[in-house]
Amino acid sequence: MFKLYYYPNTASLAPHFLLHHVNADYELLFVDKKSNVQKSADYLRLNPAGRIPTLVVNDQPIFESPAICMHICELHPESNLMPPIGHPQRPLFYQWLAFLNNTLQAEIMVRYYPHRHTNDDTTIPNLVAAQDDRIADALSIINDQLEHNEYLLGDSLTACDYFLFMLSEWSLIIERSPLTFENLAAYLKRLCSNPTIKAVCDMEGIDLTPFKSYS
Ligand SMILES: N[C@@H](CCC(=O)N[C@@H](CS)C(=O)NCC(=O)O)C(=O)O
Repeated sequence: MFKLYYYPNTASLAPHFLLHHVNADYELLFVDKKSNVQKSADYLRLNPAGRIPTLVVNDQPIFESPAICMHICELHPESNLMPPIGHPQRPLFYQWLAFLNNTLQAEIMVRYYPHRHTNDDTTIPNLVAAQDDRIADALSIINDQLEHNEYLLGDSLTACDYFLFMLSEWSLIIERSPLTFENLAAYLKRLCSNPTIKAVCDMEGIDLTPFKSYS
């Protein structure tokens, strides 16, 4: 039994996709981000970073969304959501998951929490504008990768695609959004037919209409 501490449409979304995809026995525990419950003493005992998500497996809490994703993949090798050790695509899986988390997600986080990155509020609009460019630069690299690939790693869906879908949803607010990149927009539209994406987005109240409207 997995317990996922989550809040809709946050970094818990990728692990939620994976738990659903592998048909895991899991429980969702709502962390009220609006009331800052992620900073409560009880939650900090599970996750000293005070961030969402946390996954508890066999009484062991794990934090950091990509680590949680890899752990779920390893516990469910039959799902083929991560290439096996020794497979030539295994390092590419690490590469793309790290790029998504350490580059794209890191830039998006500054965009969403700019006040944490300056001690002068008048600089916030500039910071946001700079971040929008940095996010678009990362999206452009992904768009190139998708030119001849159905999924991020090639022919097969992996956990990286679920992670990318999550970050794409968060990036819709920027002017050069994922939907302005041809290959990425077409890929996201295809992913909207994925039964896990449909079911989990429905559960979390995430509107898929913007992705579907790309033509
Ligand atoms: N690197 C972490 C980031 C997690 C994170 O920043 N989560 C956000 C929601 S998307 C959060 O908990 N924000 C509340 C806060 O920072 O207080 C991960 O990937 O799990």
